[in-house]
Amino acid sequence: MPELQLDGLVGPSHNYAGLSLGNVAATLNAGATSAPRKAALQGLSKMRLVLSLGLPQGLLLPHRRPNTLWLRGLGFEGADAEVLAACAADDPQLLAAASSASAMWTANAATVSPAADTADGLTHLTVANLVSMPHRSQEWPETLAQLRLAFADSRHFAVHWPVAPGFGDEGAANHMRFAPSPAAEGVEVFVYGVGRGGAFPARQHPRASQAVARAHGVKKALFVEQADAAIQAGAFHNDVVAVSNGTLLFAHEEAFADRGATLAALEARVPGFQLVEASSADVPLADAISAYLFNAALLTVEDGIALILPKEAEETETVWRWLQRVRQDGSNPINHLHVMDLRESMKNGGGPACLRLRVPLSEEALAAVDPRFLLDERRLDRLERLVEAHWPQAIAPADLSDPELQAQCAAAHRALLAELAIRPEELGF
Ligand code: SUG
Repeated sequence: MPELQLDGLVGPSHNYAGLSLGNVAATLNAGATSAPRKAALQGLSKMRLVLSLGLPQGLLLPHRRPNTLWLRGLGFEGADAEVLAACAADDPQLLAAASSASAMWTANAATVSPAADTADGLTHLTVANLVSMPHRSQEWPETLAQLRLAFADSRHFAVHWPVAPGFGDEGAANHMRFAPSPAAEGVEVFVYGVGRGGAFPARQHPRASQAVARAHGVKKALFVEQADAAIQAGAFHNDVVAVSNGTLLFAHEEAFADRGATLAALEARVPGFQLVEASSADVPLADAISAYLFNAALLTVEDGIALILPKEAEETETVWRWLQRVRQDGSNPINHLHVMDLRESMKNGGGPACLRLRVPLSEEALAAVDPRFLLDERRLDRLERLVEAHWPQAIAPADLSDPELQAQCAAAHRALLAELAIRPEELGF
């Protein structure tokens, strides 16, 4: 049973506006000049690597930005050009939010429960509402439209509306699954945060986690609180400090509010549970977070587990030393480390695992996915050429109000839809 990786193609308006409170990398890089073309090419290289490892790889599309529809809901009127000019004059930070390419982090697109885990035997996907951050709260309508198109076959899939907006839901970034094989019934772990008065917000509400588990009919669900100390250190999503694959938990010892109870529950409920955990003595939490060690994309390959890591992991001494030990230690299945330059995404706080949504599927269900969302080498070649031709090379904060840049982003988006043979009406445009 293959696990489809759906990566977000980085959009042409990718920029650094420091919009996410609690996301240390994004805050540190606020105001820097971005390189959208390079960012998209870095993402495509990662997709190519996953394909070469023998896994099915697909993509979700960047959303239309700047989002004039959203700005209309904020009181701007007139033709698109007037809306954008008025917003640039009144509230440049709001224009930056309307221009964010944050849909690239598809680990926040939805939560996925594979067919083996659900009461009705369908693969369930709930689109994340992302209400904690205004610039991300505009993503769900386009995400819903894309997922409804990609997973239209109701014999296999159920795509749900987002959780009601009172309760923040950030999707698969706060969800882990433990199962001996993708086809076997799994234990789904929903990790939530609770605000305890710190400077940084908890973005996943426990009620949102419960709502998703309920809507999906998850047979074996476990709800675990993230450590507030980890949130306050910059782990705004659980997948910055913990990730699972198969029966393995790969995590930092400071990830969960109650480490002992969490591990005991996993031991009790996951047959063959395995733990690869970094102690704070070996890898200080701050190093784990700045290097995005636990945001590695863990992939099952023929002879074990491969990790796709960002370059920052190789460059952080404590992290790299610990990883060598993990790889050499024969008692765990991790035996391949692939290091990739994903700096453009990393500078906004998005690592390898943030860039992909995992969808474990039977061969039959995979064949039912709309093929326009799936990749092969040839389509990757064509997408690279498209990005080279249409994506801007650089965006400085002041450029966001430039009508020429806005027109270039719109043209790039149209060219992408044409390349994938997706008609705008199919996405409700
Ligand atoms: O929501 N960054 C994203 C990064 C998301 C990473 N995803 C996972 N951990 N799964 C966020 O904080 C920054 C955009 C800006 O500031 O312009 C941003 O939205």
